[in-house]
Order: sequence, then C-alpha cells, then structure tokens
Amino acid sequence: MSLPNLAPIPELYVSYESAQKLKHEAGTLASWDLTPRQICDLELLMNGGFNPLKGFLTEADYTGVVENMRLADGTLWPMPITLDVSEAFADQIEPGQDIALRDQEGVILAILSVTDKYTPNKAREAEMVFGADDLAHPAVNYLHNQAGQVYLGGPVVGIQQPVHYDFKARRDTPNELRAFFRKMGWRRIVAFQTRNPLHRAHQELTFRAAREAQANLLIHPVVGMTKPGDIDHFTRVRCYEAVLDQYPATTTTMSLLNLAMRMAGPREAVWHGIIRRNHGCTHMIVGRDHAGPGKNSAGQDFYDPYAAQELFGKYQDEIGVEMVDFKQMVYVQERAQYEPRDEVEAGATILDISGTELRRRLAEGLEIPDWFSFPTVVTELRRTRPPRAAQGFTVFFTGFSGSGKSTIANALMVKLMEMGGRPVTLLDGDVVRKHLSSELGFSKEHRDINIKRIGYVASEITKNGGIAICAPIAPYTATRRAVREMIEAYGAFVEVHVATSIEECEKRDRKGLYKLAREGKIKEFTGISDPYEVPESPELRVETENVDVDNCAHQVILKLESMGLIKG
Ligand code: PPS
Repeated sequence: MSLPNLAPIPELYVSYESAQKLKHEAGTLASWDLTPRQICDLELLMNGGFNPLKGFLTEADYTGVVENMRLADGTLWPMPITLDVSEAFADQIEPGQDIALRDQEGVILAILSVTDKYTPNKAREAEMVFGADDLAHPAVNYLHNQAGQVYLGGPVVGIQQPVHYDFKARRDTPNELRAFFRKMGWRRIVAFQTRNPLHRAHQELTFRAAREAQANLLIHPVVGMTKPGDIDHFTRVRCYEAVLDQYPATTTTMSLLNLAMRMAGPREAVWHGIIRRNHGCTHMIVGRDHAGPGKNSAGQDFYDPYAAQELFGKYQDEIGVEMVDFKQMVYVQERAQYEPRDEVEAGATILDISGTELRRRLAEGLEIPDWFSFPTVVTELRRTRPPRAAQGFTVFFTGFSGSGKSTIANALMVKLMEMGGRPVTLLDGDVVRKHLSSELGFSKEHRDINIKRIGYVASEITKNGGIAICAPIAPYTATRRAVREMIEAYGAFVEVHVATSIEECEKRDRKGLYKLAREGKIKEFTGISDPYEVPESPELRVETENVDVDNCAHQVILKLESMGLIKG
C-alpha cells in the first residue's frame, strides 16, 4: 500500500466573507432543523470526512449505494447519507430550490441545493444495508420509526461547522489531522475505531497492531452517536485520556470523531475505512464483529463475526486503507502479562472478563481487578455507573384505561417511599394530561407527543438519580421503545404490562368512559375504537383479575429487587 498523500482534502466550506453573505441571504429560504444524526452527517460531509460525497445522496446515488455499495459514477460508498424530512416539509420543496440547514438552536450551518426529492423503499434499504428488515437493529428502528418519509438530495455549501462546547481541543477535522501527521512526520498511521472504554487488553492490542504495522497509532473514538445504551462520551473521553498516558510518548495520539454510527457491521467497517483514509490514516484495526448491533429479534447475531473483516479485505485497495487484524489479547496468570490468545500454550491459566461480566460487576459494585483495567478508568466508570441500587430508574406501566395502572403505581410509590433513599415521582396518565399535556387529544400523533413528554421527564428524573413511575396507556410499541432508549441512557427502564383484558376493564368501567365510547360519544377510545399494541417482552406482566393491588405492587418490588435496583 502506498504511503498517504497528506495534502489537504476538499472541504465543502466557503470563505468566511461568502459565508457571512450566504447566511444573510439564507434567512429568507425555507429551512430544515437538522436532527442530531443529520448534524453529525453534515459535519463529516462539510469537513471532508465523507469525501468524495459533495452533499446528501441523490436518488441515483442512493439506489447505487443501497443496491451495490457504489455511487452512480461507480465509486465505492457503502452507507446511504440521506437527508430525511417529513412529508409536510417535503410538500413545500421542489427540486431546484435552496434550503437552509439549521442546527437545533436555529443556527444556519449550510445550504442544500435540492436536486432530488424521493420516497425511499425503507424495507429494501433495511434489507440491503443492514442485512434484515428487523426492528431489533437500531438503525432499522431509526429508519422506520424516526427518519422522515421523504429524502432530499443535492450538493451542500458549508457555512460553518456545528458548534461543540465539549472537548474542543480533542476534535480534529480530516485536514487538521493530516496537518498534524505531516508536522510529526508520521507516514504510517493505524486507526483504532471504538465506542467503548479502553481496558488493558485494548491498550495491548492497539499498541501491538501499531508495532506490527510499523506505524503510529490514532485512537479515534466515536463521540457522535453510538449504540443506544452505550456509556456516554463524556465518561469515555475521560477514560481515554487516562489510557493515553500508558502509550510510549510520541507514538500515539487521540482524536474524537463526530460520527453517527449505524451499527451496520460489514458495510460499516468499509465506511469506517474510507472515513479513516480521509483523515490521513494508512491502516485500520478491524475486529471480530466490528460495529455489530447485537442480537436480532430471533436472538441471533445479525452478522457473522468475521463478515466485516471479509468485506473490508475484499475492498481494501479501493478503500485505500490496509486492514490490521485484531488479535484477541488475554491475560496469562503465570506470566502476569497479556498475550494473543492464539499464541498461549495449552494448560496456561487465562483470565478474561467479558463485557457482560464487567457491566454486572459495575452494576453490583463488585471488584474489578487491576490486571483487567487501569484504576483511573475503573474510577471513572464507577462514578457514572454507581451500583444499580444507587442509580435512578423508571417503572413504566402500560395497559388499557381502567386496567389498574394508577392504583398499582400509587401503591408502588408508597412502598418505595417507605424504603427511602431516592426521591420518587409519579407521572400518572391523568396528572400528566392535566399539567404537561393539557392541550393534547387522543390521536396517534397526540398520544405519541404525550408519551414522549413523559419519557423526557422520566429520563431527567432517572439521570438525576430519582425513581420515576409512569402510568399512561402508551398504546404504541414504537413509542414505548423510544422512551426506553431515552431512559436506558441513564438507568434502568422497567416496563410493566398491566394485562387486564379489555372485557374486564369494560365490565369495571370505573369512570363510565367505556359506556360513552360504546355509544360513540368518545372517539378513538383505546381498546374499543383505537388500537393497543400488547408489549411483547416487558420486564414484568401483571394480571389483576382476582389479585389484589398490594400483591401486584409487591410483584413489581420483587422484580426491582431481582434486577438489583433496590436492596432486599
Ligand atoms: S395515552 O394514550 O397514553 O396518551 O393516554 P393517557 O395519557 O394515559 O390518558 C388516558 C386517560 O385519558 C382518559 N381518556 C381516554 N383514554 C383512552 N382513549 C381515549 N379516547 C380517551 N379519552 C379520555 C382515560 O380516562 C384514561 O385514563 P386511565 O387512567 O388510563 O384510565
């Protein structure tokens, strides 16, 4: 592989003067408020991280990328970088029009000259890009449940970089990294892509990979968007900084990459390679199950663990980055050192702690040995992930009106308050509708807004170490899942399906609403004239028929105990 040409790569920004002028003119254009994921994509488009893309994919490019990983002109590109918008917005836009792209505070970052407006076949995109149209895949879930229905494509003119207030000194554009490598005289650079904290085994394997490739090392963690449930990037960056001291000085550097990952395994590995090439790297470490999304809805891995290495190997020349095989490093007790697993002789004592075991130990406040990680890393992890019994969490009841959610929720609240230790807030359906959602009705759209508001408040409570108990009907699976993702970033989400049948609820008819619904006096009534999607795998399902409230609340308490959220 030839050495990199570390000359600057093209960016999409205009000069400062032109940017000021454009910004002024753009004030009158139709404008789109970018989602967090779109902001990540736009940043890498504008700074050359996604070179050779010059904007959001046109329909021809999109079709080529989805069908055979190539742009319409034949260039290798594995990931659709698309601007998804709502139908309502798309209706106001015609090809030939310019639109302003704004961040979440309304700052204009770029102008998109729309050449294409098209409706994607999302099921096809899911099959081809992510390997299955299965909502258990986070990017497929995003595609169907968060992304807009229409894509806009066309070239982008960059006005300014998205603003970051965190770790500014650790963020570099491709050209800034290239300049750094030139200045340091680094010609061979191995990139290590990661979304997890680094422990001793990672430090050993990355350093070994760099030595084998006779190269310098770039630790290149993703801080844009990773897999829901991952450790937040603030904690991870503090951990990376601690590990950086462990490498011999001047061999290694670290830079943060504002990428929104898709967890697309093999295709993602190829994409990561192209992005690293753009950042001036010559090599990249590709591991087992690179960018793997976890299990599919049938409980199996989405991708073969070596599929990413195979695909990368196949396209290595076109990517322009050489793959460095990731050696699994294990601790050999007799020699008190890390060695590649395949080189350890039979009979030696190998010590290892899996990711799941590490999470368990953190959750339960158990020992994490020195041979496994660095003390500073463990301290940082313990600070963000205190034992579960000291963390905030959310109990989310769902079920028909009159199923008994509120009564059980109230009984649970009292029991938790008796135990003490953490503040408890009850977000009951009726209370929320009075204080947070008084203007909303019961259409699907309004119910979704209502549930997302509850989710937002519960996530803030959870983040701050409290207990949130929610008791809305929450009839839609996708919305419940969105709330789960919001909350699991900070603590546990315990979904409790109060499984009282519609017949029983109607028979009880505590508020007389079922009668009115039957008479057609209340429209869109859940279970009568509006759907309720039964949760498939809630943490707990409680039956209320012939069971008293106290017993139901007790079942929840037992569940919380078994999850380590409260001490018995
Ligand atoms: S949702 O779907 O989660 O947003 O509903 P939620 O906020 O929990 O509000 C449900 C309560 O509103 C009353 N109500 C209705 N429920 C269902 N469908 C219709 N059309 C409707 N209209 C009014 C009802 O009393 C629900 O209270 P609970 O506490 O569930 O019995």
